[in-house]
Amino acid sequence: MFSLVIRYSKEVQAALAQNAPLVALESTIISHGLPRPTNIEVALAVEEIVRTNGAVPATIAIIDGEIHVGLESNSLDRIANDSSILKASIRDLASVTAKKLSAATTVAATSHIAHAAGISFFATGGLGGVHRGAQETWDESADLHSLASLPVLVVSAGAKSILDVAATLERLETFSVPIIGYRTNRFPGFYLSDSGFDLEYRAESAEEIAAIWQARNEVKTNNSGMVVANPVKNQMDFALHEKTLHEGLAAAEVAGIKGKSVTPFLLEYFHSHTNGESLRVNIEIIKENSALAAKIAVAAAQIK
Ligand code: PSU
Ligand code: MN
Repeated sequence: MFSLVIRYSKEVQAALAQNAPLVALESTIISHGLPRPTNIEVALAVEEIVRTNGAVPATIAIIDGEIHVGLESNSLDRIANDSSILKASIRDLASVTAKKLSAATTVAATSHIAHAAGISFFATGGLGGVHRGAQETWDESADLHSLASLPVLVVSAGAKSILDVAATLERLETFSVPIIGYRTNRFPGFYLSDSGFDLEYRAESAEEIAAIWQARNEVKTNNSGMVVANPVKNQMDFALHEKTLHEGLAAAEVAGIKGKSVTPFLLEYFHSHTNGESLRVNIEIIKENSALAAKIAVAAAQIK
């Protein structure tokens, strides 16, 4: 537990008190991953999908220095519409809280806070990972390290296709993070259903995934997280994806985009250059992942 007070929404507080299934949701996707006003609509829709599937949504963010687990509607509105909202990874948490700033949390920071709050299941869009050109830039998302060091199951549509997927998979192997394909033998590629890489393990149901999650306790690999890779059903047009990726990476290079701005820049580039296609896919991804994460949380609660 943190010594810093966590502010829980009413429904999260009640769920924690009753040991009800919970699903953590990140806020960087809302503040920095989706355009307005779609972002708030998606954030609300995703919370509702978690409820429909029998779990309680806990969207995580920092507002005026306070850590929130579950956002009441005024807080969600700030995260979606206030352009001063920062992007916080784990290393930013101390500065953001000490300075009473407001920030959306990445997969890494959301996992860190979810774990402190006792929440094990988390849905995002696409994982962060090793960036293309990382041999030169050393740009590797802290998401990978958080998966290695926090016992949180993250449902994602694979790693973002803007990344070096092969290198990302190698790092996940080095960090001993299990990856389970949901009804697939292939690692999904975020906007694309198949990144071109094989997966060793697949599961057909939320129950099967919950059983694997549980088995970590028996073999003592329960100090790290797990990736559930859920491929998007209606992927982006392949040629449009290739073209936009190529142009977006070049635009980032020309604009000198570095560090934590790279991912938001490229996602925004896709959203503004694909005629709504990347947005449609991104929304489908986060909705499907949230539904699956809720089903896994429910199945895990039944095992216990
Ligand atoms: N998935 C999406 N959109 C996003 C992200 C994930 O569909 O915006 C965010 C997550 O918060 C993830 C972050 O942790 O992108 C990765 O950023 P970076 O590459 O700087 O670590
Ligand atoms: Mn980075």
